[in-house]
Amino acid sequence: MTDQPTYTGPDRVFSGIQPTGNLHLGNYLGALKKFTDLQEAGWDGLYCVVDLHAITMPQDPALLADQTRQIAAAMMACGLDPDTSVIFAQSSVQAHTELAWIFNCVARMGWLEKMTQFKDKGGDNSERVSVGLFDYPVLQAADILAYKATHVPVGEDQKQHLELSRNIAARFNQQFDAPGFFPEPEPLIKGPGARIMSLKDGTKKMSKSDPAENSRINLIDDADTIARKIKKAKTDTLGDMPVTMEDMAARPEVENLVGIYAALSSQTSAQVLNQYGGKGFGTFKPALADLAVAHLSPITEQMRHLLDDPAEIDLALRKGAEKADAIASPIMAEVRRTVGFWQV
Ligand code: AQP
Repeated sequence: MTDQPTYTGPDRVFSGIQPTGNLHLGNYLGALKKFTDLQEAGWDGLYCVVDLHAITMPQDPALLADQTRQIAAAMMACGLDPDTSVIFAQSSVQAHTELAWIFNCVARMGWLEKMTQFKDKGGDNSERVSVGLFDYPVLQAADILAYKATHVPVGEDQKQHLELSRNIAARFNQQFDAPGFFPEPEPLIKGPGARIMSLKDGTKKMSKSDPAENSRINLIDDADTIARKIKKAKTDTLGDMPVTMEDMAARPEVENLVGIYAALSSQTSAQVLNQYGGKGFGTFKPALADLAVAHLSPITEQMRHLLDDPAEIDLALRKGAEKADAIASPIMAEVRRTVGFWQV
């Protein structure tokens, strides 16, 4: 947005996942796997269960805390170590809501009106959806910038929201004459797992809220369920697997399955086609099912094990909240000073 001085603070990763239902392969490949890769590469990271975002759509209060534990368990089961990375629930750190309010007064209505996720989820009936759903991307900017995070691993669907976070950071710095105060956070999106599509419709993203259970592979699905869902995954009537990337371009469902194979095996889609191009789906689908099961079943098992002891998850979340608060508190003190609020 501007050519302001570059932020010079430390590199820091932030990302969040909503406790809104069963995590699926898209959440895993688009987000969770990237989190653990970044942790392994030595990045400082905060990984948040974004329960404040979850309530932008109706949630059952009797289930929300357990859903939060489940996401924390999934993060840990995928390999995030609560002693190395910060794992916590959004609502337990006050900085998120306070900074969101300040950013509400920085962001412009027109910016939010362009957000396609609100249009998708809100549909045509803006009378019926919450103000929170409209304001969701502003809270997301606050989540990231309360920690001055510089990098945000997310799936492709979050690209537009990240652009808004960058605009809010730049606008705050300019409006309050604080050049370089907030970083303009970089999305980390690349890779074949960035946009996993529904197994029933290759033009629609795999999503927790899709009513068709066979449209997604859940992290808690057992081996038989995974194999059955992949066997039933939609392909097309064009025959065998495509041989070249060009052949595959107009075959979204096949492209999706090949992308999933590529992401799970750390290859490119072209490499997968080198191996399976021209073969029948009767060969490719079982191979994909085996790969998915080999990859996901240790995670599922570890998640179940962790969920047997919710006290341990609660302890990790409590410690994570303390660590997150310790990072955000001095930043929020600077924000209040910069905005001009009275302070003791
Ligand atoms: N299909 C996907 N492919 C790749 N990445 C994805 N993500 C979500 N779906 C895909 C990434 O997962 C992270 C957590 O997402 P979220 O739970 O906060 O919310 P979401 O994007 O709204 O996920 P869903 O499954 O689509 O939930 P519902 O149905 O409730 O809206 C994010 O980094 C997201 O990019």
